[in-house]
Amino acid sequence: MRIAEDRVIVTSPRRNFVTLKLTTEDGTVGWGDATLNGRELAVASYLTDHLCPLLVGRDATRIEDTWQYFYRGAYWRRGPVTMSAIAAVDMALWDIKAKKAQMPLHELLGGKARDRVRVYAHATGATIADTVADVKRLLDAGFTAVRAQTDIPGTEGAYGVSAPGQLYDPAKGTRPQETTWHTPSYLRHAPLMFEAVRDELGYDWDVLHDVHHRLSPLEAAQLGRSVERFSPFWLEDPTPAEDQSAFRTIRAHTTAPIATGEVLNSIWDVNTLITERLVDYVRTTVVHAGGISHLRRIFDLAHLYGVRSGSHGATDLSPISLGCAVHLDATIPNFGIQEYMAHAPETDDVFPHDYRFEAGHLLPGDTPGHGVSLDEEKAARYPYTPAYLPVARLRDGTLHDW
Ligand code: GCO
Ligand code: MG
Repeated sequence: MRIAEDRVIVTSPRRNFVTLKLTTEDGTVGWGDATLNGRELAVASYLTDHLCPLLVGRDATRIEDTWQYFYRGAYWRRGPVTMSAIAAVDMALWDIKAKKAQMPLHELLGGKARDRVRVYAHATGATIADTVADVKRLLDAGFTAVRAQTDIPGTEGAYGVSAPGQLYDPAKGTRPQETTWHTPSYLRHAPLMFEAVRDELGYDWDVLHDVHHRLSPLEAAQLGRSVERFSPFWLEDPTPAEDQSAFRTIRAHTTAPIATGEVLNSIWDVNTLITERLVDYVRTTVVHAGGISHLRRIFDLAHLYGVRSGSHGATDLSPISLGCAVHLDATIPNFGIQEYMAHAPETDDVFPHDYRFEAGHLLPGDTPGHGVSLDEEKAARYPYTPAYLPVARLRDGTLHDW
């Protein structure tokens, strides 16, 4: 069964998404996500200019060989652009294979290892009291795990804080928004938020928190120590993820569980983190880490070392990624938790999908394939709009990690 047609679709139903559509000679369609927030067109070009010309005529059933052809066959490899492009091809080919087999993807991947996939939601607030109220709202809506973020006095544009009632959507404008960061204020304030959510809402739910790469290893260790007694489910990205040895310092000083990996793209990027047991959860995703084939390999390595999955699932990953993630999450032995920020209604309208939310969990659905597609007519109504993620500076103007 040969690949007959390819199409790369860039659409912006509230935010930008890059989608690959592959069609086989018998008319079977497979969909893949290639979205890389703020660098969308680089991946679209990688696909259109470099991968798609090699796809037409290839055997659609040979998923592993196609993966190796684009990864090992390329002298210049790894990195988010390459791995997102390969991921889109991989997702589309698994979609085609599962449709041909008339099986939902989870069945083709070995069948469900659990009935439902536990997810965590996002709570935000301009004040700690607002964050507590937002966590409560989410617990009332059925979530059992919530990421709590709050504005930090003395900084501007703290990570993860949205306007009341709005989805958190930091990518906007033709230039990155400038935010300010002040670590001492954060280290003082964040533990107060943990204390408040536990005091007000107890311990019968899991609290997560995203540091978003802002701390040094020692500062991260200090934060870990100061919040350990509130039983965090995890502290996410305490330090910039690419510095794998930094996690040795964090580990040596705190028992707070650590999650990282949303910006990492391959098994080699997480090798040290996993094999030295420096993290508890690995957050690599289907889209940014080479697709279902490669992410499964990462999770298998993690399983050997007792590290669990906790895939990134922000709204800049399209519903196609989320659909694939939920199928994979349902099948692996070492599933931890899945991030879930519901997409905007416009996004959901452009991407019809079979997964559904129920009582704090996602269910993958049972239609053949990964269960997500794109409505090309609707997509055409939302042209690409440039949007950058913010940057962060210290008070003296030094550029810091955002
Ligand atoms: C998360 C992430 C996101 C990222 C975003 C960048 O944990 O959900 O940190 O919010 O900032 O995906 O594109
Ligand atoms: Mg994060």
